[in-house]
Amino acid sequence: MTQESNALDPEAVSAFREAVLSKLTYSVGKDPEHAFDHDWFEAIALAARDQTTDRWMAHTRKSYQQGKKRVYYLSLEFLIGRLLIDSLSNLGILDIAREALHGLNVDLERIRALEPDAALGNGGLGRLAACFMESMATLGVAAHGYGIRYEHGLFRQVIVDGWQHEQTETWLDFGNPWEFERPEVSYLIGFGGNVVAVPDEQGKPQYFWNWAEGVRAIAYDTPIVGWRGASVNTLRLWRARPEADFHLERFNAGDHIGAFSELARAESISRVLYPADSTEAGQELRLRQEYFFVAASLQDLLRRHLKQRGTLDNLPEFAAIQLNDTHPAIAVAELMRLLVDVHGYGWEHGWRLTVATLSYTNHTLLPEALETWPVGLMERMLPRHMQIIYMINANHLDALRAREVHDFELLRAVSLIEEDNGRRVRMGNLAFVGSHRVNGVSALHTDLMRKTVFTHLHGLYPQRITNKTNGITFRRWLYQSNPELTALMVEAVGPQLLDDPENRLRDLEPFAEDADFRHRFAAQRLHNKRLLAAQIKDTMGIEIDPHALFDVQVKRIHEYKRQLLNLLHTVALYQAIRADPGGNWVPRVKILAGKAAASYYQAKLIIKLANDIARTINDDPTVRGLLKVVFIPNYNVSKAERIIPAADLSEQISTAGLEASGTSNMKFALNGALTIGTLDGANVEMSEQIGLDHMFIFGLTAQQVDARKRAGEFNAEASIIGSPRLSEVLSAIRGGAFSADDPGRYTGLVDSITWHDTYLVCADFEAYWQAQLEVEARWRDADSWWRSSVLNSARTGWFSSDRTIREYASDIWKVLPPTEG
Ligand code: HBZ
Repeated sequence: MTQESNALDPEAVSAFREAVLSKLTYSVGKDPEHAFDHDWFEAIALAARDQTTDRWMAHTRKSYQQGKKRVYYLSLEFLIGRLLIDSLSNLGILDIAREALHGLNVDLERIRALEPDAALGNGGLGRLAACFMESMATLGVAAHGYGIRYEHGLFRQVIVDGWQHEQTETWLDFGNPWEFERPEVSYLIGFGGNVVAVPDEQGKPQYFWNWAEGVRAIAYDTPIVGWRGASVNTLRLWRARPEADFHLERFNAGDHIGAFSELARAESISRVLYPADSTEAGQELRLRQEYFFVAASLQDLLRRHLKQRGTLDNLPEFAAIQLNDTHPAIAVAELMRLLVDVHGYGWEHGWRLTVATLSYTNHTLLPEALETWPVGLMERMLPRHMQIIYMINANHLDALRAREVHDFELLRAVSLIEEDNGRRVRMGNLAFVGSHRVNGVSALHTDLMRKTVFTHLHGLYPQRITNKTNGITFRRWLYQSNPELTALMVEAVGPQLLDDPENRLRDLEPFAEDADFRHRFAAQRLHNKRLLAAQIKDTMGIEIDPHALFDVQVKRIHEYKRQLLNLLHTVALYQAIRADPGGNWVPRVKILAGKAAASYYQAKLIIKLANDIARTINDDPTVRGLLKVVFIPNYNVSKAERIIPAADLSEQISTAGLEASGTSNMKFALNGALTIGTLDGANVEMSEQIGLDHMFIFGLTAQQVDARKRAGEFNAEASIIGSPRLSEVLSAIRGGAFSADDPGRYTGLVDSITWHDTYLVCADFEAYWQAQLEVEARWRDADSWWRSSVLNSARTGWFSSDRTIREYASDIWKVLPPTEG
């Protein structure tokens, strides 16, 4: 894709070449003859970073001068992926760089593949934070992202004999050219100890926290550049270090290991990302991580604010702090502690400032994912915070009683302390009462938040919950990952598309009726499919036909996302083909990928099943390649950038009511894939934008799922008896047709969905099968398929994260004027 004017400015090309050579020589210390590809990567990244830095300084200066309100996005995860093409592309120098390197006999595509993914996140939540950072820089919202600089990001998934194994990811082995270490920006973070109350002159108690252990937080800054260099924001990640490197006296006394124990304990905080995406492990280290990054970030932003404004009285006017899920929810208590204990505010005043500054995004309704911490652990690790939480709770419940709310059950439900399973602090309730806005991430999810998890709190604070449907950055998920399709779109509707895809994508609609355009659209997809097929052949040795329908489900493996439903369909299709090998079948490749949390046995078993099914089907000569199944290992952002543009069909088949939003659904549609999905999360709004005629919607609605739940109807016998097809599929899997080496491997799995089908896999099977038949009918009618495909791309503009950020900015953060409507 050419984003610059067609003829490249030769001066810009030679200047970039010189910059890269200079970095190679003076920063990397290599001459071009002896440079490895990795040296070139570093030199190019440093040259790009210089250009970003120039703008960064200019923008930071300007935003200070303008006295702009700042947004602080607190997130335990930023799933950034690679940054090379992102930076070059947003700086508008991608083609210049390519040409400059060409002159040095260096191929940018080869270098691009060397960059390790910054996988500092588990999935959608972390990737959303990365898209938001890019959109904020594009829209000129002055923002800081705050998080942890994990030494090891999400584990590398390897598949051995069909089973997932986890290996450590070492993205920092060759250093990280994008970041600036800031040893001078460091804060001491306390843990443990006790609290003493000392009366002040008026006899009012003043609280002092004598913490027992101090850990230092050191800042590492990565500049994030917006589209066309619009502005540059900072992602500030904290690394944990001990107060002292090691204990010299212990070392000299011969305790060579013990002398370093504090170092190991402190550094463990930023050592590794917690790899669970939905179940809360409730581990002490996790709480240490949460408090560590929240405390460092709040100290940092208060220091900045005080330096600029001289007082914290106006904090909410100039700072908006967004909590990405409950992971940073301890910020409610920490901000109160800083305001009251450290800066001398009265409780009421401090509370007003806190609530007006904070807001909270919820990403899940799954009960097992809602964070709670044992009161005992809190008291031990954060004694002053526990006192503050008790105080907040007492005031919260008193205020309700003052409003004549006396219903015991209601008060119990809205309390910050859960009394049932040992006493625990409910972080969701803490975040809710400590924030002026609480948002869900799709219309359906927000509606369900009001009706389920937060129903009572919503009744008490009816203005607080608001919806902000997720979005994705089109720069990464279209321009960078699918440059040829972008070029085709630009050719059709003009280059304005690149600057205003939210509105200009719609201009593609008439081209859906243009046979020539449809052919080119399809040819472009075929090109991407060929690339993916070649990669699969190279890395996995599996041959797939690029002309087959690529049916793709890529996301974390979780029962509610129902990869199992997809696998049941795969087996049903397989059996149908075997029963009629000469039939007129639509050739199909089922592509799956995703990681399972290390401790999530059922999810790991699903991966094994996918691989067992893949092996059996791919090796069966009767199928003649009409159906192939591929489980691509180690799904990550870079793999997504390859896989999504090659998809014909996007699987978004979660049990309705359980996927908060989904964001890959948007990425697929933007690239022209048709969705087969339930009315869940943002699929609902996608169906409104794209039109039901251009998607394959099936299955129980959230309301119907809820009705079954209330009636306790989870027994799947009726569904199985009613569907001979399903019954045959389950018998085959249960009977060991895919696991001859261990015929009983899937007995438990099949039994569990038969007797207690929590995620309604069996209940939705027939509807899913029917929807898949419609997919095939549509695929056979190529004109109709590609018409829908073009319309999917054309009608996805609303799902730009620029739109999402504009809504946050105007409605929650008040840093932009109100949006319409
Ligand atoms: O957040 C996801 C939702 O499942 C998805 O529907 C939504 O689109 C996306 C963005 O809003 N949630 C996650 O990705 N959650 C996590 O990754 C997670 C990580 C650590 C946890 C809990 C959840 O402790």
